[in-house]
Amino acid sequence: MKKIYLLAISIISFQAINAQITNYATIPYATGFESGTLDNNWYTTSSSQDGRIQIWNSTSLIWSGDTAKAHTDSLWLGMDNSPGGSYVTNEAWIGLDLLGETQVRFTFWWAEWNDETEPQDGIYISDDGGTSFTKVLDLNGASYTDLQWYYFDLNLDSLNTVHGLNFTATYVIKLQQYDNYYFAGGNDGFLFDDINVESTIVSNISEQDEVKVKVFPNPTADFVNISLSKSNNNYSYQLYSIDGQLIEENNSINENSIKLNLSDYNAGVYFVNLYSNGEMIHSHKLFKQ
Ligand SMILES: [Ca+2]
Ligand SMILES: [Ca+2]
Ligand SMILES: [Ca+2]
Repeated sequence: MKKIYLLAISIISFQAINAQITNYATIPYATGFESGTLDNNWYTTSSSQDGRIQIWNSTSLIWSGDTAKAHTDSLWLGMDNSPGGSYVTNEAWIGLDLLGETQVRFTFWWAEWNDETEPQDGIYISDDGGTSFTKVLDLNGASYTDLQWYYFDLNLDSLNTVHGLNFTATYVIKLQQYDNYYFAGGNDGFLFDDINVESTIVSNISEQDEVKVKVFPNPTADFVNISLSKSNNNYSYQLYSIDGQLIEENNSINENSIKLNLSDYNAGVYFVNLYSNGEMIHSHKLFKQ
């Protein structure tokens, strides 16, 4: 009898997992939360009924002389725990149909309000509808200034490669906060705004406009040279560690060569994304010896 009972339980929980996201969005997908509700590409859950994942208005959250403001317009997604006193895990999932896609970027703005650093805080990805997740980015609260918005630009192709994930029809990006108190008065929480998932393939670039990129030497012990076939563009780059942390960036480069100095970084794999006038033109895996 015991075996039959356990089988019944496992079937029920399997069905519950499938019901979590009702629609997987195709890209480009963008939200700044200004509709005031989460659309059906989202699923939210908390380990406790006290965990809150809700859309806030900029004027509604004032405490100790500070006001939590949206990054853009007036609404944003907040995570906290009210009344608090014990730890909860808050999760917001975004369902995406990325089957057949390449060169996909996930960009978002994030701010924290005195939220402590816990290893559970961060961005997670699942390629199986949320059955299993892999952490791809830390949101390390202690390193940031309260209520200041920070921009994140994740190259999902690179993260898939690093973590053995694939673009599937049931791809899930999870925003996760682990904490113990509430925003105003409890002084704890995460804020998200202006979430975008888009392909960076630019089909309207003609052969003549295409920038050819050479990266050398690779592997390297110290310097990497990036040479670009055109010098009249406004270039920028972002350097990521293997776990998806942005570790270096530079904007407004008008030369046709960029020299990266990796000598201070640990040996291992890094990713450099190159942008021309704000559009990503190239992503390259670097090996630091
Ligand atoms: Ca907004
Ligand atoms: Ca936390
Ligand atoms: Ca806390």
